[in-house]
Amino acid sequence: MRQQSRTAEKSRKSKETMVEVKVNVDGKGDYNITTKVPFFTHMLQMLAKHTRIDMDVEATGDLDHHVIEDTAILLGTAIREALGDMKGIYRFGQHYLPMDESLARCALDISGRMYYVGNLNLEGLDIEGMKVEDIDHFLLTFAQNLKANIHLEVLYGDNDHHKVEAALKALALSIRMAKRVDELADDDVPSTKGMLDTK
Ligand SMILES: [Mn+2]
Repeated sequence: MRQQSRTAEKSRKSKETMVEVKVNVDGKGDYNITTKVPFFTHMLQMLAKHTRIDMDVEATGDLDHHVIEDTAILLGTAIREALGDMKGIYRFGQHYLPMDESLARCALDISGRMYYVGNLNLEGLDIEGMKVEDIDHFLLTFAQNLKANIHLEVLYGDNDHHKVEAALKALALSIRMAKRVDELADDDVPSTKGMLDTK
């Protein structure tokens, strides 16, 4: 049914950051990611690998918070634009994901409407030098720009690194489910309204 790969490119240059993002939603999860925040780079690599979305991300800038925020804006926007009119996709995704002693759960709807409910139950203030508040801010800003309802929770766990890994992988596998082309849907928009707000 769908021949053309769903791809998009976004770039942004400001006094604070320089960010370039390229995505192929119909990729294999290959990635080429460079950011100034090592744990953030690790998070984006997991997102690429487990969504099976090919991602090229190059992000530099003055402050970690600015780089993380602007990357979330561009990555969310690029994936949404690559999904286009969203005809024939599953739209919904959900996944439980264990990471050793940690268990996370995600449920999402790429509906064109943004809503983020997140609770990662993190104990520390930072993980490997990345502020925990910036992890939450990344997820909120990503949901805003993907225009999706994302409910993401770490149910329990001891190690903050494990909890974030479990949460990112649960999110990634839920996006992988939602982006899939639904063989039963033909080219139908998965909404009784006959349209999804993709703009
Ligand atoms: Mn790790």
